[in-house]
Amino acid sequence: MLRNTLATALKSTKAMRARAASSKQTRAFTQATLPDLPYGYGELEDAISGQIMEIHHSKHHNTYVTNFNAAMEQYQEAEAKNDVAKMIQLQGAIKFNGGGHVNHSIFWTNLAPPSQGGGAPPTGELLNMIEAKWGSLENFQTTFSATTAAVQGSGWGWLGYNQGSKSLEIVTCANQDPCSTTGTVPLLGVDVWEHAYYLDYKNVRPDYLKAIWKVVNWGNVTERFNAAK
Ligand code: MN3
Repeated sequence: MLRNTLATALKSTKAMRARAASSKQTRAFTQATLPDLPYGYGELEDAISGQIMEIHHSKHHNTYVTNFNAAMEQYQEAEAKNDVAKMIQLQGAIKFNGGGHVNHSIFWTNLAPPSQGGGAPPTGELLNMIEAKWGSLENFQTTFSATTAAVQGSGWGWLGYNQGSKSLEIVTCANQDPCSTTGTVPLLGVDVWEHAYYLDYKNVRPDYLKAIWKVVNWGNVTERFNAAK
């Protein structure tokens, strides 16, 4: 009787192990892909030239996607071999290239040509929260631009939503660190790497940050806010 029970238990343990092993084998990393822009390269020219948009999307963002996928492939190999040191070594490349992919994917949707609502101010709860915190939309924009202009070297400025305190925050990130590393959910990001503005604005980053509001897609920012709150 006892022997039978043990035999049954052993069998079911074996079956569980087999299932776990097969689910491990079938688990596969879905490669990141470069998303299409929801508008043409030349459609944001009120603020950003088509030349910048084309290089930024088809070269810069594409490189982050390629390098992120390569790093993840190596990570999977290291994980399969239980090579913890290698897994740790790869984390810098994953953070940089994965962050670059995540950030740009948000950035493109945060922008829109004026004919598709770019620059049209927010309304409703989001506007109310902005006004409650910064006094007015204009003052928020001035503060956001000044904070983001002050990023040292390459990085990003973000309007993030803090789900703990249920509040909006202006935060900045160095390099390609994603907004999530600040503990906030990204609503609106502005890339202030030189590749994002130099061809149009040379060294005058504040002019780029003044013009960008003409093409900010507040409809997309509001969708992100509604999903985060
Ligand atoms: Mn960029």
